[in-house]
Amino acid sequence: MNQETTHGFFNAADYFLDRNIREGRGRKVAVYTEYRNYTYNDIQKMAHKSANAFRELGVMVDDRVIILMLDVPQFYAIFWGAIKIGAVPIPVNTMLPADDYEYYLNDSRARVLVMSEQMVPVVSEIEGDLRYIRDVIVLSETKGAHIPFKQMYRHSPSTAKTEFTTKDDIGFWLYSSGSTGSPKGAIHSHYDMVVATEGFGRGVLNLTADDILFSAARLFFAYGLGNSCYLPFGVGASVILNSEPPKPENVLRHIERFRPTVFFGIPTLYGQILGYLEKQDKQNGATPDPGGPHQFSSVRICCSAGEALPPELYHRWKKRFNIDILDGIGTTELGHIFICNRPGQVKPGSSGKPVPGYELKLIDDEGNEVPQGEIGTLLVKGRSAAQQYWRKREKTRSTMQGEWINTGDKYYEDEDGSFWCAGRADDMLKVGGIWVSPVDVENCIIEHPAVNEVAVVGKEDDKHLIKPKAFVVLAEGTEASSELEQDIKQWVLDRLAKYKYPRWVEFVRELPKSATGKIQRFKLR
Ligand code: 3UK
Repeated sequence: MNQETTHGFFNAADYFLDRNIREGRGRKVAVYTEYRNYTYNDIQKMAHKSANAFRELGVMVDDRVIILMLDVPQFYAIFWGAIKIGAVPIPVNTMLPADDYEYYLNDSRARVLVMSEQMVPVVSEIEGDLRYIRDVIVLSETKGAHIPFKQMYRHSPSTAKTEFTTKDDIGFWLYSSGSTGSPKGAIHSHYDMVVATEGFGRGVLNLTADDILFSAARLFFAYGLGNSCYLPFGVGASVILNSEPPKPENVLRHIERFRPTVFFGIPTLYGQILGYLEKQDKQNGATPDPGGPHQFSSVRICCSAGEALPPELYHRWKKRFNIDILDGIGTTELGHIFICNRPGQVKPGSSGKPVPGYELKLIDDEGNEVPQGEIGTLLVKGRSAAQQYWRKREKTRSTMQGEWINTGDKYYEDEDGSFWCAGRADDMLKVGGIWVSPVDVENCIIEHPAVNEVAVVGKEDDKHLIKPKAFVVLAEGTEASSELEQDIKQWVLDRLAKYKYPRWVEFVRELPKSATGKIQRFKLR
């Protein structure tokens, strides 16, 4: 057994946060927001106060802390503060309905919930059903049943002892959803963040302490957590935080004000930004000049992930700004991006080449590697991979095969070693970079009184991006109408996370089924 891994001290909060101060960056700005800037000293002080406050509450090594927070600087205090004492932060999507939170909180058996004030109404709906949460901390000044963040702070000392942890200690979890079953908690180690920072951050993006990073993907996503948390902290750079939903207007406002050098987006947003600027041009009768001054002139690299970037978007962006968008694929299980295009060598439409630190394998249904050019299932090997899924033995065994992680993605490799995405092995859709399970949406629509049968598939919108479409067989005696179509959309909007609603509803007489009666979604696609 490797002595260093088992016994050597390694704590990610020490490495990613405290090391910056030891190396003399204490007075450097770590975080820019529209309200104020935070130096590394400021963030360290906040994190140490949270660490002490957690200890005060009786939070122990390996205890879970669920984070339901907007992208605000206090996120770092909670995330690094928990890790510092060996506790395990679990950032969760803040856009979900109450039932989902009941699942996350009970499944993880988190002891503490830390949330932004905006989350209080939705969480109150389920508070009675939370079996394991003992303390709820709310980021607000108003007093109530919860411990307000400010109060927890005031009494805590601003230096904290670091728990003795090792590289393989559990550092954080992120939940990942699949086509069937409940979301799975992917358990990551402290050191996984170092592997991603070295391989992707330094190896692909050449990040240095001079960079200013800005991510439109929020901190609770694996992509955003890397972009806005451990990548900038890992190289001693600065990060811009935007607590509002990433719409073109406020994203551009932040870019123009803080002048980032690296920008992280998802395909939908690149399309929205272009659309927004093109509309402005039309109103002003202006023609863009890529040689002239523009909003993205400080940016040396743009990244895209979450779903494939359509080549058309890449070209429109390149034409307007003369900046490459590097498309790269990452997963929650691998932590961050493991295949990516390289600056100056982009192959539009491809995911690029393996990131340093990762090995790839494309296999057929028998588990044999496919010849170059043929489509196979993508397996990835790399030291940032999650150890296992929490309490999901079968899913762990089928996804985490020894050193290899099965991504469930279909890929092929071309003659110069670039990898091309060819769809999924299951029916899962990526909508705006976030998983949508067709089964989830179908289960909601089927409850509608007018619906007899339903199947949901992905359909490309006018920007070549995938959105859910529902095929509906109506109940006996119900007439198809545009009002009913609207009503079904609203039905889903009222019950599930917004991005899941079907953008189209098509009424059909019957659905294609296999001999065993299983709906054949691939035929509808
Ligand atoms: C799909 C892509 C084509 C693919 C993520 C960057 O998206 C991330 O993680 P998730 O666990 O989803 C993983 C799945 O999403 N996918 C992601 N990126 C691409 N497909 N081209 C892409 N560029 O199906 C993959 O299996 O939500 C993205 C960094 C960290 C991440 N976790």
